[in-house]
Amino acid sequence: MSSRATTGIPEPVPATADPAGPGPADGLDGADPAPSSAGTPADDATVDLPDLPGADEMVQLLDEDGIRHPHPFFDAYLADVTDDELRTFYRDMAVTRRFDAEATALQRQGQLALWVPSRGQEAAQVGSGRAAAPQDYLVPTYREHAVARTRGVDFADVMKLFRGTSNSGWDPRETNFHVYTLVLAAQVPHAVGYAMGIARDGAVGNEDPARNEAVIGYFGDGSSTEGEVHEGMVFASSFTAPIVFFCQNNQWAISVPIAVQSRVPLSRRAAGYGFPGVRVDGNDVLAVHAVTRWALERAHAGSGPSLIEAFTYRLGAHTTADDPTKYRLASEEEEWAAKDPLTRYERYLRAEGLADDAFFADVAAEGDAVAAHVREATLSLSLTGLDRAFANVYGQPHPLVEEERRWHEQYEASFAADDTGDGTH
Ligand SMILES: Cc1ncc(C[n+]2csc(CCOP(=O)(O)OP(=O)(O)O)c2C)c(N)n1
Ligand SMILES: [Mg+2]
Repeated sequence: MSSRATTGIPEPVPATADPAGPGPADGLDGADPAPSSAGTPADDATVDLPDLPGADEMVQLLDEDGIRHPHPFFDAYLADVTDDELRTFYRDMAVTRRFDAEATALQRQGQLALWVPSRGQEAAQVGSGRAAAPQDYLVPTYREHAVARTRGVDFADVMKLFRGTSNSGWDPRETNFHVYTLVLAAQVPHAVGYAMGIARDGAVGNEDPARNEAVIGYFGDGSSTEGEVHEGMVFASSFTAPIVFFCQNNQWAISVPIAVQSRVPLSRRAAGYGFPGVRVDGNDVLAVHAVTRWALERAHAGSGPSLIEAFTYRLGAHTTADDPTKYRLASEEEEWAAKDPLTRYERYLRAEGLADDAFFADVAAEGDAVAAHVREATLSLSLTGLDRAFANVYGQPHPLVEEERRWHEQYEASFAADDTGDGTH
């Protein structure tokens, strides 16, 4: 059963799957993949959409108690995941949470301008980040700290942005992890453009998987209503771009609830653009991993974009400048604390005999060591050298940037008499 993109929202379909299991770039119904025409506009304005596993079904492999439930389609995408990799998922989530707590403390102690916590969203981030190949390019928002870890970014480098000493902190070319973007959704057209570019360079549909590349473009539920996401999805669909749109629906855009952003599950919006959308339990690292691998497989094969809506919850404040008690109920937070992605995954690992007390103690020790490293590195970051903010705006010298730099120098000089020497005034 296929839905035509032009008929609007597809009929909900049951979670049936191709009994033969997924093949390369299969649609969810095992239908032939869309022709590989990445990099060129589609000839036909309409495309056959693969059946979704139920337009409103949320893919979940691990329930809130950590019990593993089989899935007829997505299990195949976990079949080759090793025990070591399963343990790494937990390590990534737990160490990131420890780092997040340290960064929050550093902000409270006046050492960072701002901090953006990721607590509660670790499974969505690790499950997707660990699905990507090294050559894939991941484009984050500002909250994807766990994804940063999966790309090998040193957390100490993440602090440079939040201490205001760098425009980024890491080199995207070394990690294939783009700089953080604070202007909502601005990174989505960039991600799509990058995907169109690599497709034109022949990075899709190759027999050798190491030659195939794709992009994951992250954004939030609130950002999903920005025009850039719409424009990005239209371009990605028209040009069969190898991109996975990864929406972390944490149900809040600061104080604006998801109900105001969309009347339907965000995953359904994909149908309007002519590519598949899947809603997945974003607190279930295994489900997120499987679904992201499926979406990347499509992209690598040249079958184009897809949308993943990872349904999750921001357990803490939006940022350290926010007080969520002003706009949401404690009972809601308690309900979601019980769905914590780490707790359920720890239960699973223990029940499967994959990890014991010694493993969890080792992970906790690594978290403490990372936190100590980040604290030490942060405190050693000098606040001077703000003139570097003008250095990389354009590739070539630009008169307006020069003018602003001169103004900034004069402004700094006006404080000279009171200068304490530590860059603060
Ligand atoms: C273009 C733009 N408009 C407004 C803001 C202010 N702002 C920062 S975060 C945010 C909410 C974003 O919500 P969502 O996209 O759901 O991401 P989340 O923070 O929940 O991860 C807003 C309105 C901004 N940074 N950029
Ligand atoms: Mg949000």
